[in-house]
Amino acid sequence: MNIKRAWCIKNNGFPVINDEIKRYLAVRPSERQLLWHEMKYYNFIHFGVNTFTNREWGDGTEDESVFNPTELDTDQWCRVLKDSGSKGIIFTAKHHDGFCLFDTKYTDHSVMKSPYGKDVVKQLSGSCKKFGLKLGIYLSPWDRHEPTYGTYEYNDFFVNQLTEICTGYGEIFCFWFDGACGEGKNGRKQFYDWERYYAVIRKYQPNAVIANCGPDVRWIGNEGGKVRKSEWNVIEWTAKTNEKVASNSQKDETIGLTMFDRVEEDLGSREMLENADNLRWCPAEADVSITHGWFWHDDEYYKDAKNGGKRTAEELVRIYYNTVGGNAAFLLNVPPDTRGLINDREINTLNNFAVTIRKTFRDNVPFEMLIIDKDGEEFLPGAAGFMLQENEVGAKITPVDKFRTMVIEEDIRYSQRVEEFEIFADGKKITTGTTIGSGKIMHFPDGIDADEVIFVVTQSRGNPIIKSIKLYK
Ligand code: FUL
Repeated sequence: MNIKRAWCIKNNGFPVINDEIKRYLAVRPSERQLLWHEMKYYNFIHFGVNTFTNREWGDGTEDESVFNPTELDTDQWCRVLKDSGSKGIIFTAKHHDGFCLFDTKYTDHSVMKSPYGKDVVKQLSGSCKKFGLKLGIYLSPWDRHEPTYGTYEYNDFFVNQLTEICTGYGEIFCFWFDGACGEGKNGRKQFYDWERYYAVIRKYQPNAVIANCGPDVRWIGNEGGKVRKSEWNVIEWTAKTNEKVASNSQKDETIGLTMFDRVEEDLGSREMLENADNLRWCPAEADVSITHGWFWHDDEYYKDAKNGGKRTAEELVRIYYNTVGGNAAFLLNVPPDTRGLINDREINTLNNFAVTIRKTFRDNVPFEMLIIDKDGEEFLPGAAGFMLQENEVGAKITPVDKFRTMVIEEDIRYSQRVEEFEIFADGKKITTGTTIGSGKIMHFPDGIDADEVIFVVTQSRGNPIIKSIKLYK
């Protein structure tokens, strides 16, 4: 095959390397981010007073006695979610209502004063260990109960609670700081001392990423599982980013989740980075709920909502391919019901979702691979992954069987490089794409039955470095 367009031929007219490109490529993931990148799919659990008051946002006046799950079983949560392919759980230790699901010294407004009377975070941390899941914590900065909210002392209160969480529950993989921020009981708005919060986490939990209102993982910009066409990990990040998250976040109690849509925004193109000083590795995470609310509600609550307020297994599968296969992580919320158990309604959806995902990636199609250069010369690649050298355009693959799914990953330890690629089967172009990053999933529903599949990188920042290419039946 005669290849005319490749990163090492014209690179679409863009420089392959210069000082500016070197500046982008110097931005690389931290150890904690690399650990997080491996997770790809994990869950949110929203559970608290709202589960019992049938609300999405509590106002902080709820009596502790309303929290009364009769069959709470964190092992069941872990079993169900692990079966769905999950790698971890981020739990609402405190939502905006200020009710704490852990044993805290700093307020009485907690599970310890409820009829349930036990530390739910402690139980969940034990179950997570038992089932091999990682534990993450959602601790809402906005607190509608705490009297100090709106004063500088609230920062002390928040830091004290963070320290309790950081030191009492084993290893935490993620702290998730929500962007919703309103006025407190006293009508005052809070100044959040983010830098102080981050320092506590770095000190006690150095492996934890700080997500959303934090520097390690960014909100994708919507709650519908949509990624950008070109999702970049190297972007400009400043303290102002938190304000932006806040201004784009949910503004009031609502069950509609797809209203925000920031995916059109370009964050990481050359044009965007050119004038940016604070470049940071900040990958995307898509948070989506299995129902149209974050907390559990019965069918009656959803009677007027689209599709009865529920996502179908097919929708979840589509979101999985779109996010995990679009250089983002998939954070799926599955809220337990008033018994304290994940309801059969959600279990059925999860099971069907997991069956499809497992089936898609079950049967590997083996192939031989050679690196090809622009003159048609062929070379054996290195043992694991490959870096294209001067004149090398991509890889030639000879699959032993028909395949329906192709997955390509960049070796993101060396930053994110590929800006555009093309794939040919027996000389015919079958697809094109832009960014790859931590992973690109491509489907060919009718299957590709070809003797020769060629992957060409047509535009790149520096030499492309590919971690793996995989084919599945
Ligand atoms: C939002 C919150 O207001 C919702 O209640 C939920 O916790 C979601 C994940 O973040 O901003």
